[in-house]
Amino acid sequence: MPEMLQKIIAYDEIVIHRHKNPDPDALGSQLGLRDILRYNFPDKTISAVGYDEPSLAFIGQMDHLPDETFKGKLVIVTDTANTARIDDDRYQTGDFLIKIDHHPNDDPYGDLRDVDPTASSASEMIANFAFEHGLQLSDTAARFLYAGIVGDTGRFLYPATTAKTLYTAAKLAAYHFDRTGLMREMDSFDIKIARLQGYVYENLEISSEGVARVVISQAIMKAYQISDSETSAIVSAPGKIKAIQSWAIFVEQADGHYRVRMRSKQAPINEIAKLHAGGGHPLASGANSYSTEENNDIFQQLRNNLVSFKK
Ligand SMILES: [Mn+2]
Repeated sequence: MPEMLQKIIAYDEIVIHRHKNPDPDALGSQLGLRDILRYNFPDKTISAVGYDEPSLAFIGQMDHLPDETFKGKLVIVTDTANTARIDDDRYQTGDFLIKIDHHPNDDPYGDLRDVDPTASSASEMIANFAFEHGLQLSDTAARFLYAGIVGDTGRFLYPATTAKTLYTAAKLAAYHFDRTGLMREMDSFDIKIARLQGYVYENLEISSEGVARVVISQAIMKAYQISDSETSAIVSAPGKIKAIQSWAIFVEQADGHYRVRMRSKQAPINEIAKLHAGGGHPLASGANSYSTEENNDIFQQLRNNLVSFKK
């Protein structure tokens, strides 16, 4: 029996965390694991903690634990590359810490880790953990995990989508939940997001190599009534354009620095993100820039990167 399952069996109380600013994979892996454990170990107390992101309320809700510490509890963190990104600092107060993630293992935190950067999503990993160890899934758990896989693969578009991903998704699809309704929810956005997308398409600067950039200033966010976290809804939009290979969206923060969301179709860009206080997946990274000069540097580095990749 794997050590992770031994630990799960050994503890009566388990708390599951995921990263701040959750996306469907963060919630799907966290709530999917919560449901699987509740279903298979009905005598245990299993909780999921963190901020309830209103725009993803259709996926599911957190539990709210008044406990000041998680002493005596097993803590599991899903889909979170580094400790600074873990939502709810009480993860530090548990008895034993497990990391389950699919990002590169640059911050190998925890007492026990299951890290697989070849998995499309943490949700795919949780689903296969259950399938491989004979744990039963409820229909709700299947729905959470399916949502997570769809979210992180861009509905099976990105190259992290493997045959195993599709096979896992197919097994989840055999459970009973409203798959079309869920997909429709995930594919819908507010009219203000549509208008911001219009702004992005109107204002994209595209280099001759196929690198695109756009700055979303505080003034634009105010004019479109968009919060910082809501800008995530337009990150994939430039990828629809044929001529664009890599792109960066610079979101100005209240303190004047820029949060940089970087994406690429083929050429890895995470090393560039690491040069600018960031990191992430090869084709989907985040960084921070502290001046317009640094914004220009990042744009130039993306251009050089694409030139050397094509050689
Ligand atoms: Mn993920």
